[in-house]
Amino acid sequence: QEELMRQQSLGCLRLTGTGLAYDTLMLKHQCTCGNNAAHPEHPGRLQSIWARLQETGIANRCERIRTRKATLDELQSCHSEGYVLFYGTSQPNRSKIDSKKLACIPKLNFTWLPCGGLGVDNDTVWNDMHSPSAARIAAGSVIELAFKVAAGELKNGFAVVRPPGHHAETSQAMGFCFFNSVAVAAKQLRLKLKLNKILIVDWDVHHGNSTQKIFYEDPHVLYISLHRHDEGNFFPGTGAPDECGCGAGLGYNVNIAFHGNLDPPMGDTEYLAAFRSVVLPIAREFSPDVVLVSAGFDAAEGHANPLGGYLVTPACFGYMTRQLMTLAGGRVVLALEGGYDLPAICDSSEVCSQVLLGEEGPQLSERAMKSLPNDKAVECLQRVIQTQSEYWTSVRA
Ligand code: 6DK
Ligand code: ZN
Repeated sequence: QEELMRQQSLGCLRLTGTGLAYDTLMLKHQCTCGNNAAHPEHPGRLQSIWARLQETGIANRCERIRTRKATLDELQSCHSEGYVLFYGTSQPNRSKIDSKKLACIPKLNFTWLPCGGLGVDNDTVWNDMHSPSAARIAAGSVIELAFKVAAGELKNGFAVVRPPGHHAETSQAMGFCFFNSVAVAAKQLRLKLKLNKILIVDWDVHHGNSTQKIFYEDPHVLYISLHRHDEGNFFPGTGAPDECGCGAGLGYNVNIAFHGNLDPPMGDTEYLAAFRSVVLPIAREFSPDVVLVSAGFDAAEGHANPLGGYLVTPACFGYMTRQLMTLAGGRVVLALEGGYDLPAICDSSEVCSQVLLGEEGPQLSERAMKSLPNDKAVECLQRVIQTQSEYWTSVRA
């Protein structure tokens, strides 16, 4: 009885905090050309978000958690051994890796970029000294935060991390990503905390090809992505609505693939409709133990083509966060993915953090709440509903 009371009181104390993960070491991942303008995924993104969270006092109202590098072992739960050794080790130690172990990596050499820096490809810059630790700290931060929230030490949390992760395949870096931090955290929660049901919501404007692939046959991890698809003509091209998992994982992959080539662009109304008609019904039916969000802010107003072109407002990101907090006893962890317009990502991060803290935050506009989604979005949602109604009774018309 006494032990029970002790645990209950601990529970009350524990469930109060919003965790925040940030580490300046992640700023050191940057192109050696030194020209931020040439690379949208630059350190200023994280710096400005962090500055905003401090200026607003939000950082003080949150609990800063200790960051760490993800271990090679943890990273190997989602990536091949050779890949983890190669991208997880900085020079000069990388040169000493047994080349037999690297055989699985398709591209073993970095290329010189037009800007004068080094990269895996034109998008994905590489810093021989600092990129491995930055990418490992990004993943380690998400793991730490997810564990604290899943274990009930924190109510929820926000990992302000870079480089992003949702495009990084098992053995291929791409789209600014090296390690899929959110996927690794989900795997670790499965392996170490034995969680049965993990929901990953990905509202970055790009489809998380890697997250989809890693959990494609896994019924324990439900992946729901909202993204610009344009019939495969928007990066990375994957994420069609009929890709809905396979084997035991059939039905546990949900692609809300917007199309229409920005004619018209999607905005709050369309994201709200997607949440009401697909995301929330399926998520409730799944009834997750924890919710991880690949929280890119590049669907935000302020992102021009080719990096977005959509019109989602900070209030809408806050709304989506609040809705997800009704799941899993509020155990929600946001992890930054993309987002390149600094004012937009600062505003969006601020609002999402406010919501996590239980503060009011700005309200959605009357227009967003009352107007009907555009025809292209309706078409898209109908197609998703039709596909997913096979697996989820809650979305059946
Ligand atoms: N490259 C991401 O936001 C990454 O999903 C998006 C990667 C897009 C690659 C193609 C592209 C540009 C555009 C403009 C200038 C340089 C390169 F992983 C996340 F970060 F989350 O648009
Ligand atoms: Zn993106």
